[in-house]
Amino acid sequence: MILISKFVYKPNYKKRMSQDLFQAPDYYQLDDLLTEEHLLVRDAAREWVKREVSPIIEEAAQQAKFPSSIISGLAEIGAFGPYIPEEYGGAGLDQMSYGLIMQEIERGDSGVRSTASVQSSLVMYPIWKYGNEEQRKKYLPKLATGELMGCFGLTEPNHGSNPGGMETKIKDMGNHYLLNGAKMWISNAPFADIAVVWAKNEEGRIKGLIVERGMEGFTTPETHNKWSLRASSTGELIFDNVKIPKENILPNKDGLGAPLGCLDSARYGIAWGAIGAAMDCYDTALRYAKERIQFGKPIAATQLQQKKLAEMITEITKAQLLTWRLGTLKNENKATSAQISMAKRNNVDMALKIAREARQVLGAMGITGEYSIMRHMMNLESVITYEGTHDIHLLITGMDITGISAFK
Ligand code: TGC
Ligand code: FAD
Repeated sequence: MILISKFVYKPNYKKRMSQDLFQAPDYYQLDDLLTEEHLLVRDAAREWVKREVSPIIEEAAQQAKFPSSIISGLAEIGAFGPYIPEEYGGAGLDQMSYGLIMQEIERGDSGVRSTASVQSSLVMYPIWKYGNEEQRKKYLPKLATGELMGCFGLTEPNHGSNPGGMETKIKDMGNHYLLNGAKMWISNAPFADIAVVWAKNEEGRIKGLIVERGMEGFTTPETHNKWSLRASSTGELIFDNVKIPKENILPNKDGLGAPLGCLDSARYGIAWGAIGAAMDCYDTALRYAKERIQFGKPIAATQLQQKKLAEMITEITKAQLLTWRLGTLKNENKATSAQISMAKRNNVDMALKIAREARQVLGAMGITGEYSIMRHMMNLESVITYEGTHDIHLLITGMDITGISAFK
């Protein structure tokens, strides 16, 4: 018995769950391309994830509970409105810093990054860009501290990839609008204080409006039984004759281009975030492969496992370079929607493939919650679908290079 147990691989579960041993790969010395401020912002987010997210995230995902205790920490590292000007409570950072924060948060969990993406790019961004000064002052500072949490309602039961067909409607009643319809698959909906909602007016023009929890006829039932993004709360937005004060309409942009403009910002953050998830899977697989002995030697000494690990770091490095360049274009206000689509599509696909390969490197241990890989893999199944599916982003590239829309 003693002899057997000496040779049995005994994972130290407690040690693994409490210790986050992550070491970020930087194969092409990309840190040299970042400024001191980028590195400071990135390292602060990295440390916070190690300290506050890693110890609790597995349990939250297992229990399918959004860990609301992390909201104040997300605000402190500047994850709510990284690029929103400081006068509105944002962190006033550049687009590279925004991306690096998303990378580090998704290294911890895609669901936590979802919460930050929605708050920043889908709630704060439209209020900042399309709202008036009163709306900016009323909502942005509280959204930046997490005192108010928001969600973004575009997708409907009958209109996912094709949001232009939406059925949710507003009717002008003179001194207010009447809102009717339903949105589904909405991140943060079950606990959000406000929702930025997209609805058609009587002329069929898409308008953005701010719906507040507590308005009569507005409910947010939670969506259960997800196998993916379990630490993120998802729900529906139901509007049954909700009275919307006229001052809650976003006045400065309408049409489908308004919500799609928000998606550009969120998709850019996801392109960075996916690299974080991939880095965590690679780092875990590399460490495990060096420690795990089979046939008298570490599995990292076998050609097959080296091939997997070598291909992973190659793909991560290519994605890092693509995304760094996208960040510089974003900072210069030159990044196109199609370039953002390409990066979102490439990086999420890359991360999902790496998660699947890394899971296999860990053998049976890879299916347990003692390691983050399976959670990342399941999360990425949502990330490859939301903010435009893998197919839709390919067709956006197709449209950009041919000048012909495959959607019409
Ligand atoms: P189309 O005729 O091509 O365009 C309509 C108008 O929009 C403009 N436009 C954009 N503007 C800004 N940014 C973009 N990315 C834009 N793409 C298009 C366009 O110029 C036009 O403007 P105008 O002035 O000429 O009217 O529209 P279409 O109906 O053919 O659809 C195009 C398509 C399929 C690419 C678009 O509908 C699309 O991207 N569909 C995917 C839907 C999607 O991504 N939904 C995401 C929902 S939110 C979400 O998933 C949040 S998850 C958050 C989390 O938890 O992290
Ligand atoms: P569909 O549009 O029905 O697509 C089904 C399949 O058909 C896909 O494979 C798609 O690629 C393919 N397809 C569709 N059209 C074409 C075409 N023209 N050519 C070729 N193939 C096509 N939405 C929000 O508004 N706010 C949120 O906060 C939000 N959070 C989400 C959180 C989670 C966890 C998930 C899973 C989704 C979330 N979404 C949110 C919704 C998400 O954006 C949609 O699921 C996504 O846009 C796809 O829509 P759909 O699921 O209706 O798929």
